[in-house]
Amino acid sequence: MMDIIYTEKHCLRNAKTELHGGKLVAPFEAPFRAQWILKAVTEVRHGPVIEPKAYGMETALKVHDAGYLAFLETAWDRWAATGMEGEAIPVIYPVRGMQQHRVPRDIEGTLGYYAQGAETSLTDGTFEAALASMECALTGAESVLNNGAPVFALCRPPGHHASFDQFGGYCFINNAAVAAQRFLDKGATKVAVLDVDFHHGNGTQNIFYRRGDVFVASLHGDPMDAFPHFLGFADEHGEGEGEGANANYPLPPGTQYAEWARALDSALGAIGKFGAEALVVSLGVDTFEKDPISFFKLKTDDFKRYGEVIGRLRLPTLFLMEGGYGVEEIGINVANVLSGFEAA
Ligand code: SP5
Ligand code: ZN
Repeated sequence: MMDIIYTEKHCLRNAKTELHGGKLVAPFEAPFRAQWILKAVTEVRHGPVIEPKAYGMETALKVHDAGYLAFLETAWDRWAATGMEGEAIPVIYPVRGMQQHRVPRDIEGTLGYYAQGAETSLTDGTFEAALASMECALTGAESVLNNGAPVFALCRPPGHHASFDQFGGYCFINNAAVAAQRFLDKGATKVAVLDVDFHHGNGTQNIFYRRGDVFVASLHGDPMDAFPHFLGFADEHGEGEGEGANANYPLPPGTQYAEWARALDSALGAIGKFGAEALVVSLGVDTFEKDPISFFKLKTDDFKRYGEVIGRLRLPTLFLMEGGYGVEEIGINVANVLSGFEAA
């Protein structure tokens, strides 16, 4: 049994467009994902499904810029007020060598200032869904703190690409960062985030890069070949107080479980050495062989195997949903990670 934190409010994030391959397509990150995952984890796990509690922005404000959070809250209304007909897709960005640090007044400028890319459209309801997703993470963190038992927060939209002040990669509020911060605020002195999503957790890395209280480890497609492309290399170890508290494991196209599991062993070794008192797992199952936008080759049984490996750390653990797309097996793959963890 593992508590599952879930709310239907994720459906408020139901974008119609994603800029993909030069076309506006139906987004990969869509409500059916959470529904398929919920179905599988309730069937396999028989765990109680718990509604998240309401939280304010207090914890989020410790890991995100206040101006950024205010932007998320108001962006859709500002965009809609201009009379533009489509969803809000940024088209101009502060890029290398050609930027200052002013937040433009105009909504198109503001949007680009706070964006990483153009694949993630902002829509009516996105902020409310992101907030509910964060509340799932916080409710999960509180339960782990109170009971010590592991929890699965079925967060949607995902969070690990959201940086201190930029949305992108289908992410708006960094749920893992907010949860890790909550553990610290409630008495932990060292927390680890293990990111097993196919994509590098660039937002989580960005948020904690100069901090020594959160160790961030990420296994992912080599950014030379995979989104988000500009961060996630093996030589990024953290800076200042955070020096040594960041570890990246970029892996090549075609990576299968044996090779992936070796990287996991290294990551878990580093987390152990760091002395983490609690673990937040950014759980993306887009490492699956049939994932439509990724290039690892993990099979359904592999998810059970690695769940068990993570369980052997014996840390108070919060699982948070990140990516995993397109195929119904995302449900069983998530359920397998949780079953494996509990079998450890
Ligand atoms: C949370 C999460 O998993 N976010 C991922 C966002 C990735 N979005 C852009 C992917 C661009 C992929 N191009 C893939 C070409 C495949 N042939
Ligand atoms: Zn991903």
